[in-house]
Amino acid sequence: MSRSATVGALAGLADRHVHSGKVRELFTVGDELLLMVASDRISAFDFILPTEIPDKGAVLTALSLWWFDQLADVVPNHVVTADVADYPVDLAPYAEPLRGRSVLCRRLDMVPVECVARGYLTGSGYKDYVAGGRVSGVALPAGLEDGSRLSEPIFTPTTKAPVGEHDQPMDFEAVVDAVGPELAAQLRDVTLGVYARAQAVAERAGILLADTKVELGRDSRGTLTLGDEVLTPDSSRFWPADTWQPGRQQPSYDKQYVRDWLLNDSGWDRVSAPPPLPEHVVAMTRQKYVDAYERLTGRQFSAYLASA
Ligand code: Q0N
Repeated sequence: MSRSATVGALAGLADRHVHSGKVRELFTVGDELLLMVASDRISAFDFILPTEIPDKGAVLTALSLWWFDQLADVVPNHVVTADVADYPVDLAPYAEPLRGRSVLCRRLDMVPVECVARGYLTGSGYKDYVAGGRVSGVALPAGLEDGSRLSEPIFTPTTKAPVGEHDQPMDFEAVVDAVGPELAAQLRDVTLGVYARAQAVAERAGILLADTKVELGRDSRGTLTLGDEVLTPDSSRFWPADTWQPGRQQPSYDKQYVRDWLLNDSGWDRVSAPPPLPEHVVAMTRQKYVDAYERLTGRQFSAYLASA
């Protein structure tokens, strides 16, 4: 049911479907372009939930487009247009299902490394630190806790695992072996540059950016270019700054209601398919996505929808 709401309306594009992520779909548009479509699907505890969050795909698309603009002087991006009126005519039958939640992109030659920057230690980074004092080969001082701020942000690349599998940490030498020393250094510098800019912007809005994952590729001229979506809650951890407190798992800005309900109220066993979300959890979660967009950008989400 979750997948069909997006793909159903776009069934006529099925033969051009190239990739299904957990929550996004990619379609080919001629030889040089791709269409990325963000669904309203939501995942928690590594499951796609059976209930969609209305407008989630549009909010995350709006947020990613805004960040691409904020980052334009740090790294170029793959966006061609997100205005459905400017899409190729063969996409015109799908204008309504695509409006607000799709982006026409340049096709890049993607780098086979997930580029992650962390300014705070949590999640798999914290797990790897507890197990061996390092994250992706970067040695960290003793005594850090879940949620600790790092003295400086670190580059913690991983392999790109297929959907359903987990990415594995790579140390910098493994990145050098995969892509060569020049590109490896460029990936590290761009990823840390994106993190530094975004953390500064988010902090002014009272939001901490714990970590972020970017996908980079080379365009037809060989220029390293930002792909996928950037700095959304699906690719990054945003924490409310006012409740940050190392030594525990930080509440998630967007998914905390979903997680709390699933673990405390739903009776779910964490093994079988998760249950549908009740109306109040859907409404609260939708509002958190809209709040994040509005706090970070200073813009009204309704204005984005009206202009899309
Ligand atoms: C691409 N992925 C993995 C959507 C994206 N501009 C591009 N050119 C060539 N390939 C890709 C892009 C982009 N973006 C990226 N696969 C192909 C990232 N996915 C994950 C889920 O949905």
